[in-house]
Amino acid sequence: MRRVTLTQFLIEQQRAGRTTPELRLLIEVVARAVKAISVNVSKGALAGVLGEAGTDNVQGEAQKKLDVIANEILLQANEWGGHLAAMASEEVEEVHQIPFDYPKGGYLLLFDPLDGSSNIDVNISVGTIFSVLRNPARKDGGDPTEQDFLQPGRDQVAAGYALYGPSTLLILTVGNGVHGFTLDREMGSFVYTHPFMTVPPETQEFAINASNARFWEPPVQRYVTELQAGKTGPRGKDFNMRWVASMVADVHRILTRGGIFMYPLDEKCRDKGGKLRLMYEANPMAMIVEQAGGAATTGRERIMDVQPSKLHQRVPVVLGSAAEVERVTKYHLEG
Ligand code: AHM
Ligand code: MG
Repeated sequence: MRRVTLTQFLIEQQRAGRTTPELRLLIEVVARAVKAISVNVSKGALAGVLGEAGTDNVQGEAQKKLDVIANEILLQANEWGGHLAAMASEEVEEVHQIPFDYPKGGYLLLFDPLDGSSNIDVNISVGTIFSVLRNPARKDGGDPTEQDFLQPGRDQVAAGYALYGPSTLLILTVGNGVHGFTLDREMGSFVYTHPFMTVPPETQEFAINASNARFWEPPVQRYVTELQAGKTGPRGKDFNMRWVASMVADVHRILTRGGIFMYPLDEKCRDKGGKLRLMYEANPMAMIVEQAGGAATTGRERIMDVQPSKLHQRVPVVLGSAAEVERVTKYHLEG
């Protein structure tokens, strides 16, 4: 069987007019950074990378050593190639400008360098999430500002995630379906293993942090209660529950065998607008899930239609199998 690598896949996408050479370079550079992060994640205690970094990020959350390492790897890898106008990271307060001695390109890259960081020290899967936007041409030719990043998710030109699990995977969309690649560690290359991934429409599985149940809004209470009622309840079938606490792992399970993932608005996170970040988590995952035939809303509106008002904005997230997401959204809108 012919093995298709990520490089070959991207060249073919480019020939078909679905990516530009610059976007291809961008994705290849992100993939190279992902390999470096994967090496660090897998060495764990052997490389002394576990535990706290001793610093807080912009969100006021304690950073793990691997959060800091993954962020540095992505920033450094993407600075010099000439494909980016600027970057934004969940771990950095301000827009990260390209150093002046490097050429600049037409894209903006946003990322959550290491998602699910509470799982690092317990050796459970973590991931990297990224989103690509076009840099709106500025009349004054100046450096991109935060304002230039505040584009709704529907304007993303590419999105993806890496999952550092039993194998390292890179899942990618450039707006033509969702495609998955597995890292061949011996060869050092990503091999095309999951063409046109889809979210199965039917599901018997849901993902939510049930310890927050008493803080949920009534539509979420109603939906989850109905699922828990199983065969004898209004849904007429039993549902299973999974919660990895790494969004990447939970979303990947949904892309593999269906399901619904929710981090809804609740009384604990109401002041912040939600738990998950719009630009680094919700938008890229929404693009991937929609491209795979699923749906993604805040409970009230399509995630990719939310007009961002700040870089580190948070939103409620409901995503996965389309019929389930529609039901949750309907309950919110009725409510
Ligand atoms: P992080 O980016 O700081 O790691 O936070 C995001 C993570 C998601 O991966 C996951 O779905 C969620 O936070 C888990 O939150 P909780 O610990 O409240 O269940
Ligand atoms: Mg995260």
